[in-house]
Amino acid sequence: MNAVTSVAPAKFDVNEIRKDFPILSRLVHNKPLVFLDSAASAQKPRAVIDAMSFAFENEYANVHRGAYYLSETATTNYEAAREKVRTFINASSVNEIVFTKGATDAINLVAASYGRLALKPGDEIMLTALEHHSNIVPWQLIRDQTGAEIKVVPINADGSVSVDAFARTIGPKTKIVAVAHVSNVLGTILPIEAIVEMAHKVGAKVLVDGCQGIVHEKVDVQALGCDFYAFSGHKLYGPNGIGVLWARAELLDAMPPYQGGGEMISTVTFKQSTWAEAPAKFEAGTPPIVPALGLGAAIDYLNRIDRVGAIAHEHDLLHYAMQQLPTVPGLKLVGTAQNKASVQSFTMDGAHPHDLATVLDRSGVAVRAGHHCAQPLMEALGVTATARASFGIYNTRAEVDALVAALHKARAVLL
Ligand code: C6P
Repeated sequence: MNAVTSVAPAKFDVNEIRKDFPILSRLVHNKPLVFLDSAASAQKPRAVIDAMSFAFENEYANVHRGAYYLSETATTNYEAAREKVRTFINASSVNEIVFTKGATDAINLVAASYGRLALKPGDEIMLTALEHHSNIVPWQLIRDQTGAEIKVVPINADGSVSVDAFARTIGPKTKIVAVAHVSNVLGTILPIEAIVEMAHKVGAKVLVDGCQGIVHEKVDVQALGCDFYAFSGHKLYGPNGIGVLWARAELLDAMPPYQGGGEMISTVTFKQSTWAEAPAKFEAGTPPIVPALGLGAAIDYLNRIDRVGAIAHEHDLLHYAMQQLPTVPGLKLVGTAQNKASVQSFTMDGAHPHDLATVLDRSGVAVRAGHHCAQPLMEALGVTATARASFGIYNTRAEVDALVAALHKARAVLL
């Protein structure tokens, strides 16, 4: 009998990791690409690209619909991807994993379905000042339909959100607390467990927008204790067009469908329709089949590497960047909370972030500039825009140096 051996992943080595991402070896404007915009969308490893090509070339058909080989294979693969997501976030059942188009779609689903079920006039939805528009606007839509109100927890000057500020805002009228796990602008990691504890004490449910959190933290939804966790595949080194809503089974069971269409029903007559069980109840129409397989491949990839080492590497890059960036005259870091993931916003006196990003691009350095879909946060910070460098598992200290060198050049051009 063969002994069962579990292979521990090789120790994290960024140079090995970089070889897995084909795009990183290309030139941009004749310069080596320095990709520092993974918070917007991460690059894809060869394993994801190959898994998706293989599916299109060999195993493509619609899912849950055909009694023939290819459809059964595609269905098995699609459901296997769901199981990969379940283990990745430690959900207790695959029935708690709803595939969506992305995090935005997942949050809209919860706001429209759970929000309509749970909210009445005078009830409160609690958000924080650093939320992405995707975790603001869906709640405004449901607020306007139900007569509920939105309360906003302020942030501190360093971009942190204190538990005390939550305690001051939460109350018996709070029914839903919707918060980012990690801010896409400031990198702040929010104290989710403490927030959940406070929310549950007053009977409120907690939705965590895990778009950035899933990338930079090891997520265990049962340990976090929240009720909903939403994320997109494309920031997690998977494709776009696929996202995940995790929700407690009893909530999904109680929630009405979000959209109607094929596959979400049990029976349909012109008089009345009945619904399938979750997660099918929330997956109306042909789902993003190959993107789901791509997400599964991204999770396989992350499971194969030393993830703890990868997260430590990202922290190292963040701290190095936080030391090096202020050496550029006039540069101000935006977001300096103690507990941070590898996302760093900054401004430069006298230079608009858009101009900065355009000039950096000429050096092959890709950063994002603008309001980052967080206009209320920009207002709270007293700025109209920032530039933002966000680091993924494939970035290096040498790339931080390249960013700093390009910023010095940009100063010379712009000021
Ligand atoms: N933030 C950024 O550059 P979608 O578009 O559905 O995949 O993700 C929306 C979203 C929701 N919440 C947070 C915290 C996010 O960061 C994002 C996407 C990108 O910061 C694009 S605006």
